[in-house]
Amino acid sequence: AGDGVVDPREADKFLRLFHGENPDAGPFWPRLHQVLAEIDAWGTYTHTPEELAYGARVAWRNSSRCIGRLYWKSLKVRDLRHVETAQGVAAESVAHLREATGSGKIRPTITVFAPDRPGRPGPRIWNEQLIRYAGYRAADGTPLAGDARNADLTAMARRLGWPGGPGTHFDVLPLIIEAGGRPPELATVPPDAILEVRLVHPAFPWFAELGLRWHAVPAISNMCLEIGGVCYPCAPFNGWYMGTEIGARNLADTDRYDLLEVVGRRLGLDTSNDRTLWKDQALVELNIAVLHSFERAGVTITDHHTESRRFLTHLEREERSGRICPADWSWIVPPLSGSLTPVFHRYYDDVQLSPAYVHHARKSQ
Ligand code: HEM
Ligand code: NRG
Repeated sequence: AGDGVVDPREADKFLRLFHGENPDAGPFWPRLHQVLAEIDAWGTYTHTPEELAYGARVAWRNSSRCIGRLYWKSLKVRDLRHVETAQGVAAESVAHLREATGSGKIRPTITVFAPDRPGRPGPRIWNEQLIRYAGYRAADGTPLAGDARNADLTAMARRLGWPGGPGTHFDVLPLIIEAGGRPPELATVPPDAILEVRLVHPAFPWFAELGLRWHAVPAISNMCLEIGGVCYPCAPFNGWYMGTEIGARNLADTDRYDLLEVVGRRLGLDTSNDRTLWKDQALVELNIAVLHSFERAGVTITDHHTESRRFLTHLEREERSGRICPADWSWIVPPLSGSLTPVFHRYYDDVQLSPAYVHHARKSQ
């Protein structure tokens, strides 16, 4: 519930799952009674650190849109539930980035900040990810520079006092953090906490001249972690990229960086007719550049062939454990060469399980 009041049936369901899958966690009944008493008294309850870590991992396991779930058990959980101010969230989000990035060997990590409690909502980060590039547009709305996807957020940051970046295509936005019922605050992410990869192509020296780059770590920061009826609205998490996310979507979508035409022309392709498949050819070269550049920089990244195979391994493992593995075909199948990957050639159950990561309705703006 959005008001921070926990439905005792959801707490009950989660505790059964937790104790069912963790027989060494101690006795179920006393814990259930304690939690129900807490809910009776306060409208909510407090997870043990073990329940929290397990809940965050199972929420990943339940993410039907995620192809990367094979390693769900190894998610590193940073328990920062005592942090609820904007400045505290900013500092620990930066610390998260540093820990998760390391020197390029990326560690799947989540930082859990204060939950929603009755009459006391937890903090929220308005940015969709901890690292996002600004999108600048003209007064009439025409895109000028950067990532058009983040144009609204960029405008919001400006209204809150951000002077704007240098105006490149890759200016990192400040975090916009709302906490304690106060107006949202801005927080700069220090450049040395942001690892980026310059994009080059293994065969085409001119590719480097395009001046393209992308950040190493995708850290989603606007989804709510929901465990046993408790909502943690601020719980940024990251894994590593699959190359197609950058090469086939972020840099290629017409409402993002829209780079196929530029790449196609530099490749010398006939871009006058769709039937030459120049877009398809340019798309492949762009994706080759992404995978090659990350690998060369020593930054963890996966390709869609490997990740598709791993996902089916995960799915089989889950089924052998007697669980269903919910999956959403339209998100699981990669946006490039779908039918070359084994995940394309079958269907999946898609059910909404809990714990979960959920998109919540934005309450302000
Ligand atoms: C979505 C890959 C780790 C939770 C996705 C998508 C990909 C992906 C390709 C689809 C994204 C899109 O089309 O925009 C991976 C890889 C990981 C990883 C390669 C490497 C370890 C994680 C982790 C979590 C997670 C650690 C949470 C703890 C999710 C969720 C979505 C998602 C909730 C759906 C996002 C939405 O609805 O917008 N993942 N992922 N993933 N992943 Fe993962
Ligand atoms: N497509 C988005 C990121 C979505 C989540 N992808 C992951 N998640 N790999 C983009 O920035 O391109 N993760 O936690 O690793």
